[in-house]
Amino acid sequence: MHRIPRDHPRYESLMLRQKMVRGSERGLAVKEGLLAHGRGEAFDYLLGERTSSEAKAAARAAAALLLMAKRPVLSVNGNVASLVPGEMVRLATALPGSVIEVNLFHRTEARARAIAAELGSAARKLGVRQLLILSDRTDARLPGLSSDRAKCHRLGMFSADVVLVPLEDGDRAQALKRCGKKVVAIDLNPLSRTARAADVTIVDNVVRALPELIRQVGALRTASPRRLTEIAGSFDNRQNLGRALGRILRRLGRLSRERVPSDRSA
Ligand code: PTJ
Repeated sequence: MHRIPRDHPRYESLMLRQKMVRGSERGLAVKEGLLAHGRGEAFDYLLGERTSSEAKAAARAAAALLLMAKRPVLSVNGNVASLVPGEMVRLATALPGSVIEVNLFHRTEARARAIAAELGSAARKLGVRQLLILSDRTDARLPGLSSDRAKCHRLGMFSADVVLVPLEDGDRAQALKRCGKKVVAIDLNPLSRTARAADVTIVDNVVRALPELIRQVGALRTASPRRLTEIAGSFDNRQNLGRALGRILRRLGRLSRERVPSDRSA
């Protein structure tokens, strides 16, 4: 691995790239995942590479939905396993009755097992013993999906009432909605089909969104069911996505008026 100097102005972004490259070399992420990461980087760049107030509001509504769920399922793909395996485990332990399920677009059973092993090793490092991770040997299909993303588990996505889908293509989010499930998405692209199909979309980098979501779950852990219903019910995803787009527009407007546009992320 190439050493990135700590004082490099793009240190964090470059380190994330290295995580993705390592994830791909270790057979967790596919090459297409590297391209998807690049698209995410571009949106993150436009958003200013920080967690916005819209992302925080969405994370709060997402926490409320996940805490109210009877069968919450956290979906993991190759990019998520490369970037945030530990955070995924921490979120699962914070949500009673939750299950982690490996769900892949470019599915191979070997990669599903490798991702489960990565999550298992993150769980051991965190001292987590009781965690259900579903990966290979799927036993159900999500109706209305022709891709391999349809392959799922009866004990997981198939019977879930709320599903967290960080960073994915839009077809499954739409299929999950058609099955009557609530969908929470994490996606830097506020225009994506996933972002638009979900009930709650956190427009933020998954590396910042998950810690924020874990924090909000902790903060709402003792809230009454009535309070949780209020929080989830008062959230308007379309409006929040509009605000995220507005944030990008305002930022670009500001930069375009500067004589020599200077952006800290450039
Ligand atoms: O591991 P697999 O086989 O399931 O494949 C995973 C990928 C990511 C290749 C697959 O789901 C895919 O092709 O996704 P898309 O259609 O490229 O969508 C990925 C979305 O995630 C895009 O809207 C990106 O902007 C967004 N994104 C990329 N990186 C991040 C991100 N969102 C949040 N955090 C990121 N780090």
